Amino acid sequence: MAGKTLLGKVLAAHLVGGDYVPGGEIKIRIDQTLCQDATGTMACLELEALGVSRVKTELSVIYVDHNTQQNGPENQNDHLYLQTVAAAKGAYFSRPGNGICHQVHLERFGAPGKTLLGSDSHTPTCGGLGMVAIGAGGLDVAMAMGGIPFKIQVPKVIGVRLSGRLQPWVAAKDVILHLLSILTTKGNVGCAVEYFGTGAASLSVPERATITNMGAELGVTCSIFPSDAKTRAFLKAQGREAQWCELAADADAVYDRIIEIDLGALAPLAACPSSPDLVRPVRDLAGKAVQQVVIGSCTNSSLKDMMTVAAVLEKKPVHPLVSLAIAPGSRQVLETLARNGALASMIRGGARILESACGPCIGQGLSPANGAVSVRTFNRNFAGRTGTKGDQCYLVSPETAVAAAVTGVFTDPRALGLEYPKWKQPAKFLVDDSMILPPPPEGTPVEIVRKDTIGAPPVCRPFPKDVDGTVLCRLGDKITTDHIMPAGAFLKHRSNIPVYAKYVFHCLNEAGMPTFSEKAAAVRDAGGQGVIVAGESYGQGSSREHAAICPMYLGVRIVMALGIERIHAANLVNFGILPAVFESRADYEALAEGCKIIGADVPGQLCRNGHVEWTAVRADGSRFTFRCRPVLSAEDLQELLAGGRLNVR
Ligand code: MIC
Ligand code: SF4
Repeated sequence: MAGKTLLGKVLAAHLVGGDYVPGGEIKIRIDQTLCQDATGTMACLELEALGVSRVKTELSVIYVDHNTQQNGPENQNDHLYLQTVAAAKGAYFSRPGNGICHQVHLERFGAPGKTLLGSDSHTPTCGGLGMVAIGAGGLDVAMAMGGIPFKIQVPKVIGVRLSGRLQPWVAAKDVILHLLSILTTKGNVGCAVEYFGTGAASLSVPERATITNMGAELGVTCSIFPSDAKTRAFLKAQGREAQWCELAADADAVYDRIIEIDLGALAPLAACPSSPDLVRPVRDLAGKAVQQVVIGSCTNSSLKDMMTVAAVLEKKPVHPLVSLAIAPGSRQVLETLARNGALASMIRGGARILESACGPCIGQGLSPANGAVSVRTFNRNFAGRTGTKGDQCYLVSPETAVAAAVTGVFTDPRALGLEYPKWKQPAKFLVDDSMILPPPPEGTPVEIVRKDTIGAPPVCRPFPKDVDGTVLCRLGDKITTDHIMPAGAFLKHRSNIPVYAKYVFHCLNEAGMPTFSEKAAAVRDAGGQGVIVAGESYGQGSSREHAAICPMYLGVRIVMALGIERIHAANLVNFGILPAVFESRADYEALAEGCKIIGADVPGQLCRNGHVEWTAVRADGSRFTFRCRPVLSAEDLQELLAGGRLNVR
């Protein structure tokens, strides 16, 4: 019998339903969950709606790291709700200021061989520790907190054999950017990535985590590294050696595809505006003026990243035409920098120090000037995500970012003329968990603080028998959840669906014209259903279930696309929206905004045939029929027909 992949071993150890066969649907036990505040309020409201009195996982943590700007009372209303609901339900609470959920989870909680489900698409970061760590919508995470197994399609496993060693000034970020240039951000739904080889063994845990983090941009279910001596050393330095165990794939493991990467052959890379897979060598961009550099985010804010940046700033100050901001990923990292003097080097070098949080990565502050080139160590450069329309955002390693900051232009960091700073992981990290509040003992009375900006999750009606749909918009490829539900300044409405829903497809709205939400509500109020038509890879990016809940609130019941990303498809079903894939590109092309979409006995057709026959009626009255294949398992179908998962539990 063929050997097992590491992913297969961990999933098999957690299997509670289904057969582990490629493409099959399985249910797995979830050991740990994480939520952050931007998706977590809704997840916790759903946890309450499910009637869960106490979390049933080994560990559940709720972080506040996204909405920390507090313009108006909404953010702190959320923080108070989350802190008290965590205490009431038996979850840990990581206070604002303690750091970005993925960085903190890696440092303080992640453990090899465990499963982690998080209501954030970058949850796979902890795959760097040998975990099966998966991002999902809030409702799926709430269910996992309540002890309900998580269902997933058995992924195809792409093996990435890393050989050689990274050269000085070439970083883990360049590895994942290189992989993004091969696999791109679309077409990887239903796959996972497993790294192995001597090159993998040479990388530290935070470097591995940079790579697994951006597996989210590939659109894969998760990414995983073996748990080895490097993992042990990291956990030991975090005071958690007891949680280590050795894990690796069998030597004869069979992968669906193998990609070979020689780390020694890589050069510094940059993802160009406005997609993480538009990758070019930095040397091709050399000399291009840069006006802003931001270093941080869950991808690149580890102690090693920060120490490298500080070492450069110690030697060279920020260029006068560049604004440099740095957000260390966790309080552990920030305090270490403060104590070892590296923070002083950053400040002396001219950096603006931000709190340990998502900050500009989610459009909370530091929007670049019009036309300015912004170079960031983040993971997403979707158009407008910085908060500036028409932004020019490039994604790079901390090495390349700081080189741009001190020279004012794109610069291959190897051309800086500096010796590559030596880095040695400390034998002991600075461990202080006082900003992580453990839950009080079960039975302790806790009052959940619920201010009036915190609404209940909306409930959806059962799926209609006969569909009288209207195409509300016809979109192109790679529509992200940032397009569907903007973050940045709008993030503060995440707990208030009627208000947040006003901003669905805000990017499509034109001054003086009815907004998307007004058009959708008009169709809904006339008794019809809204239909969204899109190209390939619809729903890329964030796990935010608001990209399903808010359209559902506006009466959208069908998304028809050439392809739909995994987390978003699950979120659509969870909230009673049918995700369906066109059988032919010509049908997608033939539909236009305003077309009527008629479907007779849709539930019956779905149950009987597994597909739906639709009739489209154009504005001139001409008609054509076409078919779509739903993205649904048998269980999903029942949930969809009931109007979403909250209605069937
Ligand atoms: C993101 O990076 O887009 C976010 C903000 O972390 C999201 C979660 C959210 O929208 O709240 C994610 O990646 O899932
Ligand atoms: Fe936060 Fe950015 Fe990471 Fe999302 S990608 S969790 S916004 S740092």
